[in-house]
Amino acid sequence: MYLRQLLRTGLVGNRTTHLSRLHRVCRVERTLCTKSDEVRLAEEASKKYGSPAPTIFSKVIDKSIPADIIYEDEKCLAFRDISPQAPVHFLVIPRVPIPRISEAKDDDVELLGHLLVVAKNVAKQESLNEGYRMIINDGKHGSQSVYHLHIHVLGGRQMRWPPG
Ligand code: DGP
Repeated sequence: MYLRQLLRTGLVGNRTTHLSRLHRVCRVERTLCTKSDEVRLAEEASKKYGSPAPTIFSKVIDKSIPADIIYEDEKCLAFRDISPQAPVHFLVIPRVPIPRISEAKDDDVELLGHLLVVAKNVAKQESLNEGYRMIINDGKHGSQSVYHLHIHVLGGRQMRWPPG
């Protein structure tokens, strides 16, 4: 739980103290990540993105609110959107709380690629064999409402173009 709080709050406070406690916590919380993964994630969040305000998706990640999670690994989760806009509508989010795509860094290339690969794999798992749409909303003009980077995957019906 301490680890999850750290990831939510972006390692605010004394980094050395946090990281030494983190090492201890990681011996216990090894569900999906190794100790070095968790340390890296916590450091990334604080160094690269400041201390982003926690969003509702932090609670999905730490499972303090329910969500229909259909995939998870050490880097990301996929879960069904609470307000689906298509017969299949799920979100893929990184565990690291990158607020928005425009704040991703060039060296996030591997993570961003991973999110796309997971999105297409889960689309296949969801039998979206006729195709689907992936969307990333960014900021005000992009109508982003939750400031934790996420890829929308919508399918199961014909999409239209241009989008609204
Ligand atoms: P966006 O507008 O791109 O920021 O989309 C945010 C999406 O997140 C929106 O389609 C609804 C979804 N959402 C918001 N809160 C929750 C939640 O608590 N659970 C789930 N499963 N989805 C949520």
